[in-house]
Amino acid sequence: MEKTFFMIKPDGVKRGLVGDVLARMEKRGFTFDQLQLVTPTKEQFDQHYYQLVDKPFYPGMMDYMMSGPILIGIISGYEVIESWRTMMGKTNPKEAAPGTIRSDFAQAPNDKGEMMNVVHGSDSRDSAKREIELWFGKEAAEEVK
Ligand code: IDP
Ligand code: MG
Repeated sequence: MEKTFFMIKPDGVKRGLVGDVLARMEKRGFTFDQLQLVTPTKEQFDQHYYQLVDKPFYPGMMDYMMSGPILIGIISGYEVIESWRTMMGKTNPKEAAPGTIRSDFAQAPNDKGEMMNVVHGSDSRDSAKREIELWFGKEAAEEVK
């Protein structure tokens, strides 16, 4: 069984979308290995999003990510990394296909370019392992093939 790391971002928690998002995962047949509500530090996000820290949108994105608690978790399932990414939809909710979480629950970026897109999912096996270690520790990451 493959494993991946996911988040329900602050907009998703604040707007009461946790139940809807988790229900979609359950109906898809994913198994929850870990589930936790957390209020991360900026340093944790800097590590998580290390590839983006130099982007011009990063400060605004941190205001968004630090605006409230997030739900983090590990799910397992057959080809779960790709399946979960498909269920999330494209990064920009404006471009996300109907039926995906980002299309069904989020809006296009505003005129300041701020984008709130409800969910995160690791984009590869290497990312899944790295992100699981970052948020849930070495032991949890060792279970990732
Ligand atoms: P992903 O979340 O679909 O994997 P990434 O390119 O890895 O997309 O970007 C991570 C996150 O950074 C996005 O989900 C979004 O919150 C934020 N982000 C990416 N590009 C932009 C942008 O152009 N403007 C504002 N926020 C962005
Ligand atoms: Mg990404």
